[in-house]
Amino acid sequence: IESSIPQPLREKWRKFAATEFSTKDEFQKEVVKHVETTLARSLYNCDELAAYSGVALAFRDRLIIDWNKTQQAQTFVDQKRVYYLSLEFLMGRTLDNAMLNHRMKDTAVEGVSELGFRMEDLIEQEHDAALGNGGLGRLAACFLDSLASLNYPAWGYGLRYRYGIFKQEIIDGYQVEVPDYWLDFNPWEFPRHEITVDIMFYGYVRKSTDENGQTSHVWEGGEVVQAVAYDSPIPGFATSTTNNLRLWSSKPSSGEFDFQKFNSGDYESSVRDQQRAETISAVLYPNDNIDVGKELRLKQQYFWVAASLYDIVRRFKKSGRAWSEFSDQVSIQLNDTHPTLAIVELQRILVDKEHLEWDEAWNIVTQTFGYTNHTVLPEALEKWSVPLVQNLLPRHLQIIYDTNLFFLQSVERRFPKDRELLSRVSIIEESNPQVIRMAYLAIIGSKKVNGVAELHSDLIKTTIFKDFVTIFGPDKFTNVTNGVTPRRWLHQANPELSKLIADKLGGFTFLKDLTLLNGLEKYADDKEFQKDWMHIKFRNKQRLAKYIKDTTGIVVNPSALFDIQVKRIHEYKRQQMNIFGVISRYLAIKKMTKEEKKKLVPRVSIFGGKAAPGYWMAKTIIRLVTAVSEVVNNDPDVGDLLKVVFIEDYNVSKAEFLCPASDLSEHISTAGTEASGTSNMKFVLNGGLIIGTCDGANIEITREIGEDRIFLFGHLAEDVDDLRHAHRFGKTEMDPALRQVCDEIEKGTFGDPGVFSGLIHALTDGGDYYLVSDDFASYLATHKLVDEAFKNEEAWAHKCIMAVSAMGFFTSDRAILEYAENIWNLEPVVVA
Ligand code: GPK
Repeated sequence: IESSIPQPLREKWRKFAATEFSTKDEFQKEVVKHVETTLARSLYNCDELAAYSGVALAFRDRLIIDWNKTQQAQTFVDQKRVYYLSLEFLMGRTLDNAMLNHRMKDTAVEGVSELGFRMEDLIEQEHDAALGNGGLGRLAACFLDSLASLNYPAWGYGLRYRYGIFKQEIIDGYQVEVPDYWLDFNPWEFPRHEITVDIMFYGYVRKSTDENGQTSHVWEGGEVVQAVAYDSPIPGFATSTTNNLRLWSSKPSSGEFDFQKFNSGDYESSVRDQQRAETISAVLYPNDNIDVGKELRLKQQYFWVAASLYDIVRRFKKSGRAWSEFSDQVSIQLNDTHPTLAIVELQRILVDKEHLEWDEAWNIVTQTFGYTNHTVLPEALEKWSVPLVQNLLPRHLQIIYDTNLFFLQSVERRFPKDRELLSRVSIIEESNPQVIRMAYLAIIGSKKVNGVAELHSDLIKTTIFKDFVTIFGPDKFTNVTNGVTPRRWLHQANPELSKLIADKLGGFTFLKDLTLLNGLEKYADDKEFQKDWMHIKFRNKQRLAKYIKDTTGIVVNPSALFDIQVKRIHEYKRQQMNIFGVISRYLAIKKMTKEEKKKLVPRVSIFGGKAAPGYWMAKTIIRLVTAVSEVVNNDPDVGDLLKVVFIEDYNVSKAEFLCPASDLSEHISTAGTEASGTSNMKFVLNGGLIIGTCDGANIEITREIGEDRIFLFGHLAEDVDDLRHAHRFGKTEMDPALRQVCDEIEKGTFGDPGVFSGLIHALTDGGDYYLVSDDFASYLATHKLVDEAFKNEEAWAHKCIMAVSAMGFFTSDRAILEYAENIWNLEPVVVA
């Protein structure tokens, strides 16, 4: 309020308020102005990077104008806001998305061309914002797009890592990790040096009694680090709503710089203290679906959660409302358990700082939070060691203990004498050392808990969180099936297909109401339409073929069946089964007669994905793919019939050109292990078919598009326990085709077999935990069906068109609507 311009002087401000360019000329003027002034370059000195920067800055100005309007409108209406807390936001590039969301891309493409550049080249200059590992981080990014597109007042809160997910290089067939320093030039973020929060770690808890005899807890004596806000505008599609993504960066607190040390000549040690503070937000942990439990990671979590909550509470307090209204104004969604300390921190603020009674505070807390679970894999469920938390966050540990005590007391009252139940649901696991089960804390502190696809949401209720369903009743647990934004994953990634669809449906409204795609159904038999459709697919494959040739030297035939599996490398996702299948195909080709070869559908098997640096088995899978590709691609007996490609450094911008170029993509996790999957949705939306197990969202995709348009195979989730048991205690024979594959690897056909012994061992003495052998026969048989289906191009095109027409359900807009209505109770705010 103090910093606002007095009423009588505001006329001048309004007169000169910034305006958005709307014509090509105005756009070009902005670009040239930014190149000449903001960048201090000229027409004699403008390379593609400078041109990209000029265009980005021109669009950034537009975004900011809408962003300011949005923040003012949202503050004025004073409605509930939702805060999406995620340690990962896998945003990818921003420029193309900004141009398309503002419906200004065509203008900009023309404008840029008259200035001497091709827009495709400029777009390529941008560094991916890769602050995430995989599906979980990309989901957060799709959700931000939908929240803004649907005009919801929403903020994302995360960490501003100096290094995002590492860049992957393949050297001699092995993954090598290279740091991803991405902040050299990032026009999309705004440092808010004035928005800072001091965050404390370590220290001790002191009890103090005031003059009224009230005791309270004071946490003090710790080390203080400062959080600085960096904001990025998130534009919605075809709306003025532009929300904020606020990422926190760590630096030494101003009070913390030790002048004592500095003056006494211990300069180096004072610099070391500074660096320790900066380390907190330095690097994204590169682990997907695995909990590692490092102290620095816990520091990151608390740092981010405490800064975000301080910000949220500060905003709430400005409204002057009573605490009882907090959860009418604020919903906080926890993206996995990473931000679970927010529950504890809010309780601490309310009790220790605002002096509310415990129960009153706890009521507010449990009305505010929602928790999304993304995995049932036991190794991925976060557990923090009690001694670690005791040392780093002593007051939080007390609050966790009290929360647990009150919770267990209430359980004991309702289920007397069930000591087993009490120990099963305790937040504290009585191991050595004791650990805190973060998922349990998240459930107990939240209003709603959701899984991310129907099967997954059922599984969490019947397995890992079963006892909590008994305790809280089934209504606390719900499902919100994931979705993807059709703006990035169709319109931006596949402009030709988007245009073809728009021509048939009479415009681009389907991008905001994806169920309109069902209007394509009546063209599925139209030969002309099928031809146009398949021609676009062919051009997308040509573009990928060119990329493969340019980056790997491998020549692939764009008429071959492109079979793609791109996602994080993980045993449960079973890339090993895919490459074993490729080897099996290779062995079959080696035995074929000329006649048989003629009838075979040529294939290109494409792999991509990063392995966690410490995940040795995943790295071995990559090594096998590259080893097989060397042998197969150079075998004259094989020629065009089979090519194997590993795409280096799979990321969001690579996904954008891979998704439109697949005929077939693979989503083949062991049933019951992949919570949802989201690339399955992206590939189908781009007119590719999928081969997959009955897992995650594959099941709902099948229900929507029809069984004839998907290649399902393998055992069901309900069979998995028995099969694993049989491997461990019974006598099981390895599938004969898989046996042959293993023999071939062990013979040395793909180089030193010692390199791959871990993979073979996992199938044999290892008990085949992921059931590769059990599913292998049906996997191979289903690939044969794919080959047969692909031979009939018209029937194939028909399947693809019918599938796309039924994909409306999988927009992230639908997911966000479900969250807004069933979990957050959130209303949109229209920005004029
Ligand atoms: C789940 F637990 C995790 C994790 O640590 N990282 C991650 O990306 C994924 N996920 C699931 O594996 C996917 O099935 C799911 O679609 C995605 O989260 C989004 O919900």
